[in-house]
Amino acid sequence: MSKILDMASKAFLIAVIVATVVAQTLATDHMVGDNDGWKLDVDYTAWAKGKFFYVGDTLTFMYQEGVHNVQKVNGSDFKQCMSTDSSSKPLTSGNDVINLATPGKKWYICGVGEHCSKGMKLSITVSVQGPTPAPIPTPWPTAPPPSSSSASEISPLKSLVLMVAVIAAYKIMIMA
Ligand SMILES: *[C@@H]1O[C@H](CO)[C@@H](O)[C@H](O)[C@H]1NC(C)=O
Ligand SMILES: [Cu+2]
Repeated sequence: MSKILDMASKAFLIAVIVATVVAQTLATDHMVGDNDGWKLDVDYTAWAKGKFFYVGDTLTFMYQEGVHNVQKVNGSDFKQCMSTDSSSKPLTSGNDVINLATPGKKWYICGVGEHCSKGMKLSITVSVQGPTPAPIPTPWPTAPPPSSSSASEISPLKSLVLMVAVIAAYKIMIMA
């Protein structure tokens, strides 16, 4: 009886550890604009296109401090290119990291001058599932998905860390 409980709680603990490690290992940091960073004359709609954003990922906005900022807004303010929410303060460090903690649509603009209407605006959709686009089971073979940019791929290091975690969890389990 207690042995069964023991095994159940051990299995649960292992599941929690693995899930945590997996989530941390697979979280992606998205450098907004890649090498261009956050500035004028970059098409952020094009940058976001084809990228997958997941809960636990981060967005990093890199720019020259004082020249731009990052303001999180809602959909209607995004369309108007202005923040009407006075309680929402812009980020101004020049190296602003935003944790994508919840799923849904997110909107960010630069609140300096006319920068937003000149294109410093980013709209993304954050999903809950893991970083690999959910493989939709199909009864027939499909073409491999087009390879996305390196930013959203799982690096060899990440897969190594993940593999070690799974092996460690397995060892703990067989030690029981
Ligand atoms: C967006 O935010 C502004 C300011 O907080 C608010 O007045 C407006 O109703 C919001 N719009 C939506 C669609 O939530
Ligand atoms: Cu700006």
